[in-house]
Amino acid sequence: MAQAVLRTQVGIVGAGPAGLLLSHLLAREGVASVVVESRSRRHVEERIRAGVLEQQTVDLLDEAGIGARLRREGLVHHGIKLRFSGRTARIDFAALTPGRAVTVYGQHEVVKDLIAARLAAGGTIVFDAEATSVHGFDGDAPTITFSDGTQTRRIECDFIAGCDGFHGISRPSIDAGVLRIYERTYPFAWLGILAQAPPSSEELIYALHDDGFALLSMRSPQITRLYLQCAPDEDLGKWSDARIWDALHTRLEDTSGPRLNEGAILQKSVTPMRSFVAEPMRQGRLFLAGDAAHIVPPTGAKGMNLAVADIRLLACALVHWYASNDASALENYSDACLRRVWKAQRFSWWMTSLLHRFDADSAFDRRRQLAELDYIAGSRAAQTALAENYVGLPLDA
Ligand code: RFL
Ligand code: PHB
Repeated sequence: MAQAVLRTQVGIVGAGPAGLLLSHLLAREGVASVVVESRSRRHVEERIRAGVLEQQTVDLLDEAGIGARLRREGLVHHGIKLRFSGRTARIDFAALTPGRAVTVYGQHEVVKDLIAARLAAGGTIVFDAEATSVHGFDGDAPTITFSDGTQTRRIECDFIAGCDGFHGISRPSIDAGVLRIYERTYPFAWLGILAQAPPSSEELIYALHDDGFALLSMRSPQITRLYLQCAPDEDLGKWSDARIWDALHTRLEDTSGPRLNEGAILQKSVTPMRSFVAEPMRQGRLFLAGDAAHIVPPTGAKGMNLAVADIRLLACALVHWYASNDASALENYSDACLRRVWKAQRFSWWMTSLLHRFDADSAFDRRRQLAELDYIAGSRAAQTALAENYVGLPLDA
């Protein structure tokens, strides 16, 4: 087969939020990149995932010139609700943090905005192109080999950004012995649905119930996003629409609040829960960012925000290298990211532990969880700790 060679400054594997944002930020500073993505444009633009953007994620997208639709269509939330034992506690971000908020705007909408901006600026994103190997990153001439279905092609570049998510090829390409892995899996998963129904609450509701966790979120004033704790190997076939709605009513409603609005279920999926960190996030000229380096359970809504924070540092460090041939920021990249990653890991693990049913027989753990929720409901200090982590710790935290 013929082998065509593309030459660029930064070769990027993966067109998720991390890879696309990196390409966009680099282009604004005059640094060229090529993105290769194994899936189709349509697939990445329709993949339903994260929904909650921290304030500084929104600010970064705004500063980078891609915040117009997000500002128009995103739903700004000044608090969340915790539901337990028939009670509801509200965490008031506006009162507990210096005027911070989160914005509900689907990850796939961010991805659409980034793809549109890159293509309008003449950027190169090769869709339906699976990277099969990354090479040469211990020297100064790294390459990415990919297949576009008809031919094998090679990208020659100065740096490789591994933005190919948890199942990508970048992290496994790092030499054995370089990476240290820290991991925790959880004995449950989330069954998620997207429903054609107006959200029954203006704010997200995180619920702890004897049957397990549930979450009410949304994508727009017409579309509700809902999750239920389920078994890690849950068979979706056993969850009829009626069974899903029954479980959601039971776990999310209290006697005083409005009934959950039902509607056509547009999408159903099961998401496993995992905490994972690979250290360091770099070998030579290969840099890992986002889910390629770390995974958090979705309870704290941190995954995409962490990917954006990594990319902010990586883009600055690469731009600095091209401007001044100074590698100090690149040398510091992994340590700087990991300080914040571990704080988000702690918070995501804590929210997960607080709100899920771990062991059906452990009456002690259930009492402990309810006592902690009762403490949070009554303590401004506890609410502040939750609020400042949820809206997002400062980038240099
Ligand atoms: P992505 O989005 O997984 O993108 C990686 C891309 O790389 C491509 N790829 C390859 N391309 C070429 N060659 C190869 N060999 C390749 N291998 C893989 C893939 O096709 C893909 O397009 O990683 P990225 O960019 O690091 O972004 C991370 C986020 O997607 C992730 O952290 C969030 O979705 C996590 N997450 C949440 N994060 C939040 O900040 N707030 C939330 O509210 C939130 N909720 C969630 C979530 C994740 C969830 N799921 C489905 C895991 C809710 C759920 C249910
Ligand atoms: C979502 O809207 O998909 C969502 C919201 C909050 C989370 C996780 C996911 O903690």
